[in-house]
Amino acid sequence: MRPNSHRPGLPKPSALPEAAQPEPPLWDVFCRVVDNYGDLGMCRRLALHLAAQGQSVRLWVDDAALMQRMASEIPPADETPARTHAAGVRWIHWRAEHDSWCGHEPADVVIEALGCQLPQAYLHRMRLRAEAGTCRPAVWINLEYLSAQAYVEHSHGLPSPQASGPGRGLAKWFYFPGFTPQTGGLLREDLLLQRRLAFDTLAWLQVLGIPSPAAPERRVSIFAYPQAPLERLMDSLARSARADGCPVRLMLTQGPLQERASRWLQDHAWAQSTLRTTELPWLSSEDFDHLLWACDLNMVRGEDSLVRALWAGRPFIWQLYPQRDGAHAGKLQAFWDAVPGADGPTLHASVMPWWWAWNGLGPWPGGAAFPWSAEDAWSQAAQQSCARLMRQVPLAQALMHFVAERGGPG
Ligand code: TRH
Repeated sequence: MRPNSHRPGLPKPSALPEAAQPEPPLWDVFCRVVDNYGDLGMCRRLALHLAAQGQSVRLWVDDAALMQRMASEIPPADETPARTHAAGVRWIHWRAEHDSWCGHEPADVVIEALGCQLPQAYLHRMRLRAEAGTCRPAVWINLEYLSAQAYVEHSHGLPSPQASGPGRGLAKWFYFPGFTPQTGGLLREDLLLQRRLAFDTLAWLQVLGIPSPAAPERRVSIFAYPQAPLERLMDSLARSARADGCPVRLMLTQGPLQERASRWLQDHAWAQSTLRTTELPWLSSEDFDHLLWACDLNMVRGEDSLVRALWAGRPFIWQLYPQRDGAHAGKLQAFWDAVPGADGPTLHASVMPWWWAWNGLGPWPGGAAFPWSAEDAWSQAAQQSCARLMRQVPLAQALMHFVAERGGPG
């Protein structure tokens, strides 16, 4: 909506105080939590990043408990349909009844994240608004999953005209996040690098109650799906630590892997002097970043923590959400080819087999020492990838530009 333009059902602009600022464009971001944390992790970031760019955002989330856990800083929107928003984010509890009744006027930009299917009644109102022609139609975006596969560049920005259903006649646009300028970019907030450079690892570890190690140790964060071969990794890390004399501390994020790690250590007394564990509570998203910045190696899973691991500029191994048809293998290969292979053959020979094995897509390199010998090259490659990707326009800004080009608020 253009600044100060009038919407039916709203107070006329003349009713606003003389010096009132123009209303910022309104965005609706729809997020359905299917599984795990990634859907909300990504939508929350997007909403906050848009708000930081002066936009007004309503974040529709169907899982109130997860919202409380992951995004308690975002206040609820009041349920009145009127729009009285300043820049910032509010959340709306998206419920089944929104399919049949929706009191909220559609926003200027509507984000349907990760194929979540907009509520029918809302879609109906979007169509009525477009047909009435009194103000410009909402720009409707289908925000897709992150992947480095070739189809992303080909499909990014394509229109998807709706031929049937309550949204018939409307256009939806495909928006694909990605790792090249031909894609929609990656979620990155302002000042991220500055925050990371100012981070004090030892002070943060102290807050967690982890004493500064008397002798050097390596820290490895673990955020992984239950299929991860954790015990094999522990065995390899403990053996390598015994061989090179540098103990390892596993920083285990909240979840069932903590118990598995502790059981394995109890059963393998020989490993206890070289392998230690810290069981972490659920971390705020800021502290999740701190964890990644404080570790020498990060084992991450899903797409949102993958991006945070990239921004950490540290060596990492990515576990993909496993798909029954094995589609994750192609996705892993595409990512490896596009991003971490900055150092070419060194990492290819030493590190890549561990990525494949961690994903159950290759044999466990059990006979080999964990590739700490490639640590320097690995770190360098991580820093190079981070620096290169930071030159891309961040997703929220790229999306605003994309929307403006398609007739939305600029
Ligand atoms: O939770 P995930 O496994 O989500 C995944 C992906 O979204 C994937 O696309 C989807 O298909 C699958 O679920 C069903 O991993 P992801 O994407 O890394 O999201 C995790 C988020 O949780 C990330 O924002 C970091 C955050 N997090 C915290 O904030 N604190 C914590 O303590 C932990 C462990 C995670």
